[in-house]
Amino acid sequence: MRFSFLSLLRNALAGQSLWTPQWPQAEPRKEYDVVIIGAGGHGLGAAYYLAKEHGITNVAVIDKGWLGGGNTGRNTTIIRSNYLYDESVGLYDHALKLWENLSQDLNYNVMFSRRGVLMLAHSVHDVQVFKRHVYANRRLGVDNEWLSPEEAQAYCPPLNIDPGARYPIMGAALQRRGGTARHDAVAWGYARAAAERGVDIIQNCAVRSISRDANGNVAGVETDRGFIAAKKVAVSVAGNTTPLMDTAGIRLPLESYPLQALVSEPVKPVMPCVVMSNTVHAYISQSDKGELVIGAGTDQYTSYSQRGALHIVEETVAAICEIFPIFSRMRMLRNWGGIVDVTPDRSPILGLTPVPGLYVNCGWGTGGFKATPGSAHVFAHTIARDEPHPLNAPFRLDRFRTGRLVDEAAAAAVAH
Ligand code: FAD
Ligand code: PYC
Repeated sequence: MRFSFLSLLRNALAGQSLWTPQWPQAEPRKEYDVVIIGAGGHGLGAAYYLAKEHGITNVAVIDKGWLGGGNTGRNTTIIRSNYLYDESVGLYDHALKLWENLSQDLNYNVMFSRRGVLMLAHSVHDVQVFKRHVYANRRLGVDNEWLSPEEAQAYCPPLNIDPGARYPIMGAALQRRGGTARHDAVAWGYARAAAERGVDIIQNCAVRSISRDANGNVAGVETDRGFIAAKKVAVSVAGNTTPLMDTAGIRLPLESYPLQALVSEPVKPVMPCVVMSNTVHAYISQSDKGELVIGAGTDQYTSYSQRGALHIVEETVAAICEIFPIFSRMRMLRNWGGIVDVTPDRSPILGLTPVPGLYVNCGWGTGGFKATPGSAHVFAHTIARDEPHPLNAPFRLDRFRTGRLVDEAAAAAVAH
């Protein structure tokens, strides 16, 4: 990693954070075994596992911007595996187990913090839904437990459990193994570890289209820096998937929405865990820098804009102040948005496509950060072996034709 005054100035002029580190910027080679489009956690992680576990190192990860500048660097970093269906629990708990050792594996501190994720119930319906999740998770040996309002407050002292509150708390589901990580460290850690194994990371290079040969197989990608040949192409571009896959002749059941978050001024440690409330469209934790990290639900219209409507964050902050009156005088520092792509069953699409040599990883909606290591790990397996790993087989594209959906609308835990 190199810092210089000029590189800082260049980043500032490009609208990037002054402190974005300068990673080795590779020039594209003539041909790759695998080109991965998208240098978010999922794409960089897949490159890392391709090199580490499958010995495939003639790989490029190409990004139109800077690595980690998409949703990986914009999210509120909540990590948990308390989904409803066995298929999802399998995939997300695989990820959670990898999170637990990721800093050691990458030799880069991703600051995974197992501080517990508390999901609040405000109605009889919420209580029934969350208890169903608790039973479903425990049946599979995955931790999740039901807390009374008093127990929830003992776990998270700033919580207001006054029964007369506008959003009364009737209990909460707690996953103690859940928590947070430092989002951009995840991108940087995977990038450095992949680059050390020979992977090229090519930033500021937008892919315009995916090319196919006369037999219909993948041939490479057209970029704004010319054509790059590849035997296999893997698409991992979060909210930008539809226009890119269209160029390969593949229509996907996706809609893209803005999702917003904001942080407060930094304060001393006050929030010991993560708290989520789907009913009021808000979630909150405290970063190691001391900022309260707060997220909202998606905007209600489709868009490719990395910002959203102001009234959405206003409503989120109002709800946070009801649940945590202690925060009502905090000042907010900044807000931003990302583009998330959402499938009809709120589960990802992860696997092969009808085009030989083309693979897709998308549809994580509001919740793909927690999946990063697990998704990247099984995606690498799929690319290397040309067949899904047992954990991502249920998330194949053709489930929208066969009807074998994995309906996680409630477990997504964020209003969408
Ligand atoms: P990204 O990190 O978005 O990477 C995709 C990359 O593709 C980008 O860098 C982009 O520049 C690049 N790209 C796009 N098009 C092209 C192109 N044509 N050519 C080249 N490059 C291209 N998930 C959770 O689990 N927990 C949370 O708490 C959480 N909170 C969130 C809060 C917000 C505000 C947002 C926006 C999302 C949140 N998510 C959360 C979702 C999570 O951030 C994403 O699902 C996850 O980070 C996606 O990672 P990725 O690597 O697939 O995509
Ligand atoms: O999926 O847990 C989640 C989440 C939290 C905030 C956004 N997504």
